[in-house]
Amino acid sequence: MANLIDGKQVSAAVKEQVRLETEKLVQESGKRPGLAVVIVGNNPASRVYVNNKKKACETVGFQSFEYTLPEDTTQEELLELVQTLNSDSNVNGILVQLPVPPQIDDKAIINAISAEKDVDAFHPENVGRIMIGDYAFLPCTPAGVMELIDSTGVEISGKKCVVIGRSNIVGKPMAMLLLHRSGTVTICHSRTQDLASVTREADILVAAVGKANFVTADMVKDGAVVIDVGMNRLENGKLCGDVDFAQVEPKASWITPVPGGVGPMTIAMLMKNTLTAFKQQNQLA
Ligand code: L34
Repeated sequence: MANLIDGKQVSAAVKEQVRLETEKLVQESGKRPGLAVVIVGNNPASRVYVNNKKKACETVGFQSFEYTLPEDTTQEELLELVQTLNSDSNVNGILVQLPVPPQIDDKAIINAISAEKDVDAFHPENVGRIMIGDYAFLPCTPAGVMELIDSTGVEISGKKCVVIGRSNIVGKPMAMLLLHRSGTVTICHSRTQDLASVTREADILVAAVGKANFVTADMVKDGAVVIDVGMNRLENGKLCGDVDFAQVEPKASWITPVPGGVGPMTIAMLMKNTLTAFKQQNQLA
């Protein structure tokens, strides 16, 4: 029987720290951190995530600015909004919720966000900084996973860590963060041969594939720490991770649920990054 890693509890603790520090800094500076969240179109999943971000801003005492743009917004229109937010001193963090509709090139948008306000840490400057270990922000989902692993008390240094998935948003930075903590890291992907033989070696297994119930019991080592980054919606509307929880849970030493695992952590780390951006922009660090 695995121990459950409670993402709601760990995220609440992170947000409480952010709230306390925010309260103090608002008193000292008379200014309040602000996060702008932009959503283009009406993807229902994105809507839920953005609403959760807005709620978190209220919880920690940030101002939140929400921009809902129509599905047919042009790239020029979105770039114009980003420029406006870049030069607004009340906005410390800017996040354009992904995915954006196909007429918009997400790379162009990410490049346009001022690196100092890029609380997702998706801008090439911030990605480069992560690579060399000289960063202000960590990407929210991988940073949240690190907090969840740390909450178990399991040591990362020297352990075999396997990441399934190589996206720029999760898989690649995840591997880098585990490497910074001296994990021995393997990245697997759709072309990996004999995937199960690789994942079975993992002391720490992070699944970021985007396929419901992809990780089965035969792919998991006894006693592994299993982190499920997946956020898949089944036809019946139910939310489901990348890990077949019922099968894998008995083998793992620690495991995250979906929902209530990595998702809430992504949002808590976004609050942390926004506070960092606020401090840097106001010389409060
Ligand atoms: N720019 N785009 C940008 N930044 C991000 O950090 C994201 N991401 C991913 C999608 N696009 C993005 C998110 O915000 C995924 N993501 C995200 C955030 C929160 C939750 C899930 C994904 C979340 O709150 N999950 C809840 C369940 C929500 C539900 O019921 O649907 C959970 O408990 O897992």
